[in-house]
Amino acid sequence: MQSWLHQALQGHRASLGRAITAVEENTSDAPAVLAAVYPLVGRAMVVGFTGAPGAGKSTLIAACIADAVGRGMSVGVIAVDPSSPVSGGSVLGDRIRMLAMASGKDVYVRSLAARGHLGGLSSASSRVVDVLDAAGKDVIFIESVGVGQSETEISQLAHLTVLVCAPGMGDDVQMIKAGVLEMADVYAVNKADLPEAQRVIRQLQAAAHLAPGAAPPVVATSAATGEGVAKLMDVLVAAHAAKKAPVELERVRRMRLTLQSMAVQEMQRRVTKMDDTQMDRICQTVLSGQASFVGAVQEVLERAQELTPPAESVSIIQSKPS
Ligand SMILES: Nc1nc2c(ncn2[C@@H]2O[C@H](COP(=O)(O)OP(=O)(O)OP(=O)(O)O)[C@@H](O)[C@H]2O)c(=O)[nH]1
Ligand SMILES: [Mg+2]
Repeated sequence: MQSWLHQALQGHRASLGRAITAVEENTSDAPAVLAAVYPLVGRAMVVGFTGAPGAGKSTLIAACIADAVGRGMSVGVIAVDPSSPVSGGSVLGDRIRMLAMASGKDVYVRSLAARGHLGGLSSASSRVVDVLDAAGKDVIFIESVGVGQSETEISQLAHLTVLVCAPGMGDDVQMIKAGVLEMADVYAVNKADLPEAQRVIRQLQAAAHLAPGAAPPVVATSAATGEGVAKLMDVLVAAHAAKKAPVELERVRRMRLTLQSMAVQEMQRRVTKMDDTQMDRICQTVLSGQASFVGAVQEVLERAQELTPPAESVSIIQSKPS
């Protein structure tokens, strides 16, 4: 193994950054990183934070970082930024980084752009989680931007999802997007230092009992005063211990997610590379009634299969030269 990669897996900051960039951007280092990472994953507790903008996700994560470090845990953080052409998209990560640094802790924080394309956000974030896990982080926090599909993606990626609510922002329980309440394992009512927090707590306690299965715990927190943060971490650590799979099974599950997303990306790349004439011919077979849609899809997959990645493309998948 190259020495920088060895160092990355020991948690050395600069090398870890290089390893993360490799899997995020699919550089020529990616195959070596992935090969080194998967035999080591499966130990970290992965926690996603979702909730309305301004609920205090970043501030609460920063408070949880301090608490986790106090417990002797090493911490990795992923802030998924909207890929805004205006901000350039590293706003959230910067905020957590500043807050984490203010607490004087050695914490690895990484911002990822939420690229809107298939396999973009979810596959890159899950590979980054895996690199942080392999590098020995005990806990990995992920902040979602709370738009579109990101809640679902976060809940697939994380062992536990915390829904962060706060009073006074028009995010009454009935305003929370359908499915988000059901998806969360823990409800955190943040800004508990504000008087209106009690009403949000009561609403969420009522909603928790409507959820199928066990009612998610409702924890009142104040990222500002630190109230309830240790309680939230206790709840997370206990819930993780209760649902944690053996490391070997977790390792296979995580590698499966990566293989699936890599295969989807590669297939998508090949399908978009297919020659228009060939595509048009397949379309004609459906239009003329010679083939069904299902049959045509099958043919597209078969033709795409025959395409190999061009030599100049940097592909995670090691391909035979055509
Ligand atoms: N009073 C009070 N204010 C808080 C608390 N936690 C966060 N805030 C404030 O709420 C505002 C939003 O906090 P953020 O942590 O940026 O919220 P966020 O959910 O990460 O916001 P986005 O990333 O934009 O979605 C900031 O001004 C915080 O200082 C708290 O516990 N009490
Ligand atoms: Mg934030």
